[in-house]
Amino acid sequence: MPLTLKLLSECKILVVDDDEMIRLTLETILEEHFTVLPFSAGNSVLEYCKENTADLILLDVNLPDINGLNVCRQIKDDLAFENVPIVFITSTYDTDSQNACWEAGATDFIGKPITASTLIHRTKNHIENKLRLEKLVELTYKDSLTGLFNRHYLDLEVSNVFKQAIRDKRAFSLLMLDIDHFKRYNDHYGHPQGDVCIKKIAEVLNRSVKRPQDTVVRYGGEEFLVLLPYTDFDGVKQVCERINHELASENIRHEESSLNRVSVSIGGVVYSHQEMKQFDELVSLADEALYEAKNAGRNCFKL
Ligand code: GH3
Ligand code: MG
Ligand code: MG
Ligand code: MG
Repeated sequence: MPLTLKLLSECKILVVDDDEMIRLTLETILEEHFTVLPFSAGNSVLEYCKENTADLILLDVNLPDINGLNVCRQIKDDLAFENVPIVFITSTYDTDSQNACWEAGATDFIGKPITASTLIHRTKNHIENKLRLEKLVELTYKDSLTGLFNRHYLDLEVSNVFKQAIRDKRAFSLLMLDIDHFKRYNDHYGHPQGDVCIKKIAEVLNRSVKRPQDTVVRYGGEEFLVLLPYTDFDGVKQVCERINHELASENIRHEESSLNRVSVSIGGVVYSHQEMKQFDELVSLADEALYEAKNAGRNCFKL
């Protein structure tokens, strides 16, 4: 069965080269088929990748600030870029240079001088493979009502994300959310409208997390987990405040709640790498914090 994939013209390629002529040549060849964003230095592309994703990165090895190999390593360290192909554009072909590219995490390299048709075909092949992989992940790991990640994803994949954070000696935070008085909501508005409400909450959660590696999971019927790798206490607090703010502006009517609108309670836990814990323990701690938030009167967060 063929998979319906995103249009290639909507796929974003980051072109990183300090040589303006090469950059313009690459842009001119590629922009007929894809969306192209040019960068002239390593730092600027690293900065961009902190807040954004891409479908492919074309990278020069010799850059004025950070070496391209180093840029590649840093990008590949980020889980959000695990499946993003990085293709080096290089004029040095000796064995050591080639090995250095592979070791840095390169998907491929294209030699200078560049042949337009090879550039387009290689790029297209890599992007299509990436899109197919993403589609299969989506079909396996996403909840059909909300489009959020499902429990299956949590069980199979999340421990890897968690272990990666431990290896990197970085913080890892987790939020557990539960809709307030949702039984009453279903009783008053009916189960189908309850489903609509769950979808709206999912949209609010997606809007409230900003980083590509943040993940929202539909954990149970009206319960959600938000995984925030590399996020410390202040970051978690900001996310909780954003969720409450976004949900308040969404203003979903709930006549059976004293607020007159739908709210959520949030329990959060900030893991710092010193204390080795299993992911399940983190979930239990978030669950306890959620219980506290419910007892504190709902529509609040406890960390
Ligand atoms: P509390 O504020 O203490 O959380 O009260 P509550 O009524 O929300 O209690 P609880 O969290 O236990 O409620 C879960 C309810 O959510 C029960 C069930 O009817 C409803 N629910 C669970 N999954 C779904 C779903 O997929 N669709 C709809 N419409 N309702 C669901
Ligand atoms: Mg260069
Ligand atoms: Mg519940
Ligand atoms: Mg509830």
